[in-house]
Amino acid sequence: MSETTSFFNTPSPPQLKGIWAWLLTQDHKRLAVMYLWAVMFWFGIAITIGFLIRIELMSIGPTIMGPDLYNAAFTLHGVIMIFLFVIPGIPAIFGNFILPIQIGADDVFFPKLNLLSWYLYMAGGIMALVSLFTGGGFPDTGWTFYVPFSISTSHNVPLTVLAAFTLGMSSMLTGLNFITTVHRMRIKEMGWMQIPLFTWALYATAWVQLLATPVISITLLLIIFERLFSIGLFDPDKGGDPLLYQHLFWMYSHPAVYVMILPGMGVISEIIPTFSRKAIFGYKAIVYSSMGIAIAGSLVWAHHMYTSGMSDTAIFVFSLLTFLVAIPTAVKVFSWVGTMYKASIEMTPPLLYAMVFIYLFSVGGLTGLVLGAAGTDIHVHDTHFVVAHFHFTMFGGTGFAFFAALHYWWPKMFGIMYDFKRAYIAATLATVGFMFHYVPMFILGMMGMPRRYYDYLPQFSQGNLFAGIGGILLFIGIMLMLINLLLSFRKQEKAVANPWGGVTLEWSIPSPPPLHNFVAPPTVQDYPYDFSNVLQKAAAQHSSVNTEQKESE
Ligand SMILES: [Cu+2]
Repeated sequence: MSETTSFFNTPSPPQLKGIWAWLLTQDHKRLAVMYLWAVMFWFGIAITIGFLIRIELMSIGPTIMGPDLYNAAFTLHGVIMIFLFVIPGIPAIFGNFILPIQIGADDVFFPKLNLLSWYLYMAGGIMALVSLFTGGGFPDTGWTFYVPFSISTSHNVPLTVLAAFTLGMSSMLTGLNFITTVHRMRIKEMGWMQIPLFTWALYATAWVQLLATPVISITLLLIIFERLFSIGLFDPDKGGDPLLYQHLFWMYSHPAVYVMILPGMGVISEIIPTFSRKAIFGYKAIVYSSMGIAIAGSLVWAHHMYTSGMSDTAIFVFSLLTFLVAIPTAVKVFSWVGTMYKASIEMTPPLLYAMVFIYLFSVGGLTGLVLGAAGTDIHVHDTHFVVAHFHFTMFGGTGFAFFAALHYWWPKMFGIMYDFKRAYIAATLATVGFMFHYVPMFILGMMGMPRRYYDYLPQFSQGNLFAGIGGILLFIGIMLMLINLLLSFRKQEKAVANPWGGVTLEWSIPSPPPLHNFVAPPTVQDYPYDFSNVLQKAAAQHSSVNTEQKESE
């Protein structure tokens, strides 16, 4: 039975033709590619808005937009980045493509539900887009939709909130699919302690997606009810409390930061051993730390509310819990660095992005401790210090892990290689730009520059100028990275099945994989990152080259 291939080199069942081979596909690989283009579209929009915000803030007073547009712009940047890029990015694209293959399966457990998740993702995106041009225009509340302003503002909060609600549904169904797939589709030879770490990270993430997302879904619906029926849930005059909203919002949104970062950490746990040609250090510790983060991460939400008037006891408890979460996170960073210690490292673009991730995310994590401590947090709460912190964790972390995943699995997904030299230049530009962009913001925040303000005092000018220059470099670096990857479609330099010498199952099948993934039954290694075979093969190859050379001399 012949399989049809298409422009993006992903096979589809012969009975589906043309556009229907995409819109009705139930193949996890095709869905991954459909998510890739949709997510990159939103990323392109959100990073451009971020760039324009930075240009506006580069000098004092109005530059390219007025205060109303500025409020809508940072809200739009936040909503799109979080709900349409950072949360779905790695799980929906690389999780969909790679997870089933890593456990030896030919698809996820619920292929139809997987297709539905994609349509919910698209519907959520379109709703967000439509809310830009209808009902008073895009919300100006910030991505947190804090009450009472999100109830009183004339901007189009209901449609945007509904968009976030729909995207939450898509995220929950993807989580449900991944949990069931890992339990039911894994080949029987693969025990729990033989599952690759990317799949483990997605499994831990899926539990948070499934258990925490309903909280935000209900909370967002409450905003719509309040706007329609003004019940008074958040109105003190009617016995309500606006702080209730903040507790509900962060009960999801802090665990959500682990939905955002855990998949990225899983990517790094794949890349570091591959290019260190060495078994990952502390496999079990990394597995338990993923689950530990998923559990402990749901107990710290009120560290976003130290200045809300909560009791000292509550502040003490949430601060202590916040420090506890730092431990499993540090275990991962320690294990990645431990893996590279005395390893035979081969530099490649995916490894460069992975190393930049480790550095940027560590800065993000350490400044998280500054915010977790009530004494310092009360000083820098709602300033640009906070903006710098979460961009180091979410952009430096998840964003750069996304870039690492893109460069690591691109040959597998499309069967083509990209230009390394341009990839290195883009990664370097993006990293230098990133540092110039966000480091000044830590200082501006310590100096007291509040976030979300349209304008600022003269003493903040220099810092914002530097941040602006960094923003331009960062933007150019990322655009060059995307262009370089797209150019690989034109060059069509074929990729082999295992261009990196990886040992997880996706590297044992052709690039791109055939429709049902495996041409022969997959074999499972006792230990998921055992490079002894690869090294033996490399050593054998090396010695045969040597003998050939000696003979030719
Ligand atoms: Cu938090």
